[in-house]
Amino acid sequence: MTKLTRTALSGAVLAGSLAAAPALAQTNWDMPTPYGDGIFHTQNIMQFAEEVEEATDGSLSITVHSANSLFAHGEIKDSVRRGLAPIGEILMSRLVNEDPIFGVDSIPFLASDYDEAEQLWQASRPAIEERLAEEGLTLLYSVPWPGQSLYLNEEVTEPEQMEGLSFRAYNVATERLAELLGATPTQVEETDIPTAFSTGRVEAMITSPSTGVNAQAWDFVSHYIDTQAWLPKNVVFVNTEMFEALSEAEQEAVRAAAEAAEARGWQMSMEETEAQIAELEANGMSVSTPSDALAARLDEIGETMAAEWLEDAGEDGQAVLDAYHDM
Ligand code: PCA
Repeated sequence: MTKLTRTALSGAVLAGSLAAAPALAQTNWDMPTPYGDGIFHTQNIMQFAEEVEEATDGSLSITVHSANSLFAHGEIKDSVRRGLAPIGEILMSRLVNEDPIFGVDSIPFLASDYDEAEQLWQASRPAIEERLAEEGLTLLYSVPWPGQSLYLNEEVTEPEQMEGLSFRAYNVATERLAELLGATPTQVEETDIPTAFSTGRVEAMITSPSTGVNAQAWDFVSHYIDTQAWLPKNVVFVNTEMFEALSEAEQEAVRAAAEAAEARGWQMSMEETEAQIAELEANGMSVSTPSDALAARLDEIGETMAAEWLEDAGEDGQAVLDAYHDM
């Protein structure tokens, strides 16, 4: 036997024995998300996925499908519930039709800075986890968007100026807010904002500076009014059965990466607020605070929406508000 043949042979034997050994479990998870790669939530998720892969030595990898590319926003929760995707992200308040508790973070001025948003999250998290668990979903983490502010194409000092505007909405609460302002709401997915404005379907909106910058709002509106009225949150969740099918070590790696992603995401969100408002201004938008008349009208609308929410959410809602106010 020549040396070469011997080497080739032992190589073949080695390959054979490896193949015969029990295969190392290798799990690939597809993760649908609604927002684009330019959004800090998505960047945070990418890092979360990397950390999971690193901590599990590659035995669990997560492929992020951003910007509604695998499932549309409205389908992501059900896809994960049915196990079509093991893990996903959505805007929590999109689930408000299933339970009012999911809308607790979208009531204007109930919690409008990061400290309050954090307290509201702590007060509501157990109820939200429980509600998701009923559907076979495990909450991993949640991160807020920066405060929601107005984008308009003229200087608005009187609330009446907003009457009749076609107003972009992204959940039930923004639809209601538009109605209460006398505007006409139209649901538009975040990724469709530039098209909706450029084709004239909408002419005003309320959203974060992050979404404003990502959509290059200066191309279609001139005025940003810094109301920072509430901080809606995204939630990342897994199909519980599929999560529990992972090894203990993998589950722990996912939990640890989720905890890190929650802390990092809140920090990113906070840092975005000022930076992205400055970016709007640098691109030529007029940045101002609301006039007294507009602020008063928005406060009034906040009161109305809080009362409506409580009527829907009943005792469970009241319990969350009590826990929040006790913090
Ligand atoms: N951006 C998302 C949700 C809230 C936000 O700031 C949007 O506009 O759809």
